[in-house]
Parts: sequence; C-alpha cells; structure tokens
Amino acid sequence: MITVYSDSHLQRQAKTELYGGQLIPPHECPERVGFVLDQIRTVALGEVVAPVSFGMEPIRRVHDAQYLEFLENAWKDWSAAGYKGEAIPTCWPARRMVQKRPLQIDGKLGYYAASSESSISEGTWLAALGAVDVALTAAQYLTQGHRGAFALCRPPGHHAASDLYCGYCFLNNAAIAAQWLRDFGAERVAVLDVDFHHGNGTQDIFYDRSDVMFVSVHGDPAQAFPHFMGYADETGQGAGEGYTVNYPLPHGADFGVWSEALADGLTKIAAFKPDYLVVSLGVDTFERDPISFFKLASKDFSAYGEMIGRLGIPTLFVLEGGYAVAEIGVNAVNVLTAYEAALPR
Ligand code: 5XA
Ligand code: ZN
Repeated sequence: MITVYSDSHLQRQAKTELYGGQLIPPHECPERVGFVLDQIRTVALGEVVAPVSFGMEPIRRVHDAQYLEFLENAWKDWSAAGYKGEAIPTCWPARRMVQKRPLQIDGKLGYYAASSESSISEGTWLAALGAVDVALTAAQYLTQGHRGAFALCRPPGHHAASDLYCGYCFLNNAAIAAQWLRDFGAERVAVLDVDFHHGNGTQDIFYDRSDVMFVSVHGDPAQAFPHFMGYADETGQGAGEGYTVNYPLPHGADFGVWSEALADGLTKIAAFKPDYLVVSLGVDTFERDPISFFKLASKDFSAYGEMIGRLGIPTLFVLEGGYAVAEIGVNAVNVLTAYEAALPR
C-alpha cells in the first residue's frame, strides 16, 4: 500500500497541553508518526511518497471562511497580545450567552474552540495545511486505481467541524478528503471512524447529507471525550436521516464487544455501496493507550483490518489518534497490512 507522508507536520511542535489541571507536553506529539514510518519500513508496506499541494479550495469546501482566517492568524494575534505561553481559550459562549464572533483573540479562541487541550503554537496552521495535502494526495491515488492508500498525517482532524477546533484537530483531513472524492465524481463516500473518540467534527460536517455516510465506534460520550456528541440516537437530520450511525461503547470494551459493533457498521456501509471508504484511523483503542479505555490488543488491529478489507471498497486510511507512542506504529500498520491481504482478488 502506498503511504503519503511529509515532514511538514514537524511545524506542529506545541509544548503544552492542559491536562488534569496541569500544563504537560502534548500527548499528540511529532514522535508518533516517526514510529509509524519505522514500522512501514520494517514490514515493507510499500512506497512512501511526498504530497502535492491542492491549495485552499478543497479546504474551503468544508471549513468556514472566517474560521480559516482565525486559524491562519491565531498565533500572530496571540503573540501580538503579549502573551508568553501558547494560545489556550479561557472563556466560551456557553448556554444562554450571545453567539457573536468577538474581535479580540481571547474571545475568538473561545468562540472557535470546543475544548482546551489543543494549544495553538507557532507552526500549527502550516502543519494543519500540510496534513490536508497528505490526505488529499492519498485520496487522489484511489482515483487513479489504487485499492488502498494511507495518509500518514498530523495534526489529526476528526474533531474539527466546519468552524470549530477541538481534540488536537484543526482542519478535518478525512472530511476534506471525502468531500474532494465527491467533487471528483464519486456518488457516495462512507467515512468509518475507528478512533477511540467520537468524530464529532466529521459527523457535524455531513450530518444533513445522504451522499456521505458516517459510521463511528467509540467510547460512550457519557464517559469519554468529546462528551457532548456521539450518542446512538444521533442518526442524521433532514436528507441525512439514517446516514449517521453511532456505536458508543462502555468502559473496558474488548475486541469481542468492539468488533460486534464494527461488523454491524460494516454491514451498513456495504449496503450503502460507497465508491470509496475513508477510515479515520485512530489507534487509541489500544489497551495501553494513556487517555482511553478500550482493551484492543495489537493482534486485534490485524483482525479488524481484515474485516474492512473483505468489503473490497477502495479505502483511504487517515491517521487520527493513538498515544501509546511506542506501539502506534505496530497497531496502525497491522490494520493496513491485514486490509491489503484480505482484499478480494
Ligand atoms: O481522537 N481524539 C483524540 O485522540 C483527542 C482526545 C483529546 C482529549 N482531551
Ligand atoms: Zn482519539
């Protein structure tokens, strides 16, 4: 399988994450992709190629123009305000408050952030743009006849909505790729989110659409981030009714429970008959992930890669979360190798 990768992610070098009341080095760190790259080379998964630039247009198809302007200037505006640390929101438009876009950077941060662990640092915007090009270049390989492609990118994207950043995500790489595939001529695209955390951003972007199905298996929001989205009764709206499918699972869910939900989701995806499948590939479902609570072992990643491969749908895998850094490579690459091996001839 071809992998698309760029060093541009190194521009995202945030030093702080607000976690448990402390400012700690972020779980979402540059070393993560290094481990994946090493494992790709160890198992000789296939060629690793650089992305090409797609410009802003595919991003504008998914994200709000004022949000993009905010993200591009956030670090500059924050620094100009004289602050010494990284940009972290401290005030939000909560229930019964006015939802007007403020003029000053502190207000803008609260207006556009859905959570506060995702400190904005100097190179965040450029790294986020680079991640989109990685995802789009990998998507383009599918349109050229590849049956699978892997976008090895960071920062991740699945929590980012049209005009919200959240959970280490700024631009929604998977959603931008799915929309690009539609614009390129695909009639239907499915997004399968196997990250431990619900992909609230992707769900929100496609919630009223019947051309992009969203299926997610994740920690029950009553117990897990992002806390306010991902319940089973969120099924889409308007024309999108029935095209969002959520499987919230409890604390301690093992592969038996998890794979039953996945199998049900894959049946729904197969019935939808998508031209392409985009997998938001978070491997924080791993039993030793430091911020999650599922119990998948490394071999389980191979088992579910095989389940996805048996569908025989051209599939773009986009890296999302996974913070057991030393094992992230083995777990992600187990999915990819098993996927390829299981593809119908
Ligand atoms: O998939 N999302 C993540 O892994 C980020 C979770 C951030 C929790 N504060
Ligand atoms: Zn996650």
